[in-house]
Amino acid sequence: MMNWKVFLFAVLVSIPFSFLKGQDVFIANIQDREHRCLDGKWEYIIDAYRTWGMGGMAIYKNATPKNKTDRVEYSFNPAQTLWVPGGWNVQQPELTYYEGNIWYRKTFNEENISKNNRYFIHIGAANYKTTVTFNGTILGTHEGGFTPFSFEVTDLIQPKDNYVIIGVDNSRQRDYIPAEVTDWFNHGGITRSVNLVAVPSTFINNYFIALDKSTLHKKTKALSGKMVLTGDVLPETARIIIPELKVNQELTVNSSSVVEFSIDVKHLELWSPDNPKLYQVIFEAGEDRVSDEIGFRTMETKGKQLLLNGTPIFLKGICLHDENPLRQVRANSMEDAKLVLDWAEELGCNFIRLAHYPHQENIVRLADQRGILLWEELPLYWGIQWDNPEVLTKAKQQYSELINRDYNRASSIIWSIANETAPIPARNEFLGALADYVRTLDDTRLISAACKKDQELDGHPDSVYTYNDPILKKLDILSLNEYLGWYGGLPDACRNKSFHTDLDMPIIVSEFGGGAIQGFHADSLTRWSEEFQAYLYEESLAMFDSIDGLVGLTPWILVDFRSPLRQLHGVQDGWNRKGLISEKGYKKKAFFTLQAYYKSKSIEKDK
Ligand code: GCB
Repeated sequence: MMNWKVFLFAVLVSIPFSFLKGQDVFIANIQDREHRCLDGKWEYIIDAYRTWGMGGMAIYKNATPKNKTDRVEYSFNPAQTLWVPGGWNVQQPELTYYEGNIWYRKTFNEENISKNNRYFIHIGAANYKTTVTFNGTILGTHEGGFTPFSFEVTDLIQPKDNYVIIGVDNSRQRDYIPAEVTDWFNHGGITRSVNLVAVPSTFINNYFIALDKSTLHKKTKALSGKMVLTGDVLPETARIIIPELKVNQELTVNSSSVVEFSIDVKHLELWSPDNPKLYQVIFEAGEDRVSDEIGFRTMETKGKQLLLNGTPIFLKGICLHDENPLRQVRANSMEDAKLVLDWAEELGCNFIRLAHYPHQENIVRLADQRGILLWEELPLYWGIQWDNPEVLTKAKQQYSELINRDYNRASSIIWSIANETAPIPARNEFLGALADYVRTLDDTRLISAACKKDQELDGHPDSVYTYNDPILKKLDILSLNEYLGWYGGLPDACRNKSFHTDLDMPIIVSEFGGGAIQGFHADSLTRWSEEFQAYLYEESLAMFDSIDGLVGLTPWILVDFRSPLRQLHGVQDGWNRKGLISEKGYKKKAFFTLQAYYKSKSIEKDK
């Protein structure tokens, strides 16, 4: 039993926990850096009451009893193991619904440490609050379950017996993003890869390059952006090389670590779904060199139109969660990304809504290669504390990490800043500030939010849904979630509804749909049958097709996904059944209904 002295000690030692610094520096494009992958089996210790990790026993010190009288009430040697990357819930039956803290440990040798290098522990994502320690030193904490971060270990790394101990806490809290309730599974733990990254003492931590919109219609176009350097001694010059465009340009660094540039290019092939052209772009500064594959395009709106490279486009989309249903895990590999993109392509999609949080980087890179457009978002979802300024700071931090990661991905065209949030003043202010912030970081994408219709008693006839959410003034696209026919009414209710807004902007239907058990067949009015879902799709598609300014759809959702909210025995059993494909990979009837609709859209376009 813990006595009060031990308890007090635990509390005191854990006080600095909340004041620990955040990540050291954002490092982009790990795959192209010198890195050592630390994925695989990690030992773990459960710290359910959050007492032993930092205070009390100080698990991060990695102690082992030296004498037979020593009392060390934890052990990584031996300990059970968890696979990284991966959520813990699906790895041990007793962890299925565990929400709390777990300490992970990995040991490794690094014989070839170079004095000229700096070393970082880079974590692709860990859900939700993460404390990183290395060789017994606490490096800091990171909040947010879906974006990458890194901590420097240059002064701590040794040739032998390094240990990185990481505490991850997936408990749900009111002032977190997401907050306490979501309609998806709370996969806890280190869900994406961990790497030890080596970079020169001054290095390019990130780079941002995009086609300058104002040159879209010119013969000579401009690629502009910046390189961001980290290090005490800056080089005098840096360089950008794009071999295929015959670009090899020296840039003057001056005294700033941000090196801006604008480069004229001739014969640039634009990136688009029909021609997902990527160029090798090499950035050099001092000893450092990073190479990436980057596409160039513009994305704008004109009245009710959506223009990709100046040409109107219709987004044939689908929503997706970041899970591999067949492995029943959080997605974390190129194979996982291929599985779902293959299905989306078979459906006829040129667009995917990556709901409701940043997905793994692999899928964004694969979408770049395949020419699939993406909508990305943060989990600013139900129950957010809009009036808490700290939550706004967290939202900005998560957005800046996501933009740092994906700015250079041509496929990613929309930042969505919220999903189904009621337009109260505190929320309007919060999201307005966030929209302004996102625009300052990135003007190469459009901003939207999945909105709800106005209250029905707003003076319009019953058959019209109206949209006048004040946040729309800050957005480029009106996106709406509408479940008529599933939550309220039967599918034929869609015949009497139309949509109206006074705003001159493009519209995306960002969600609609209904549940079905794959393999259950009945008449089209029987809930949970494949026939009901297909009928709902037919009626919904006809209704949405009549929207003036409709530029795309992302029905809810490609695949059934895990959700603790969905417990109807024999039907849901922990799965949201609105997928067009079951968790076993079998297609439902509605998959083919949507496929036929998208085919007809392509034929319309070719006429
Ligand atoms: C929604 C939410 C989504 C849910 C979906 C549903 O409006 O945005 O996260 O999963 O409805 O299935 O009810």
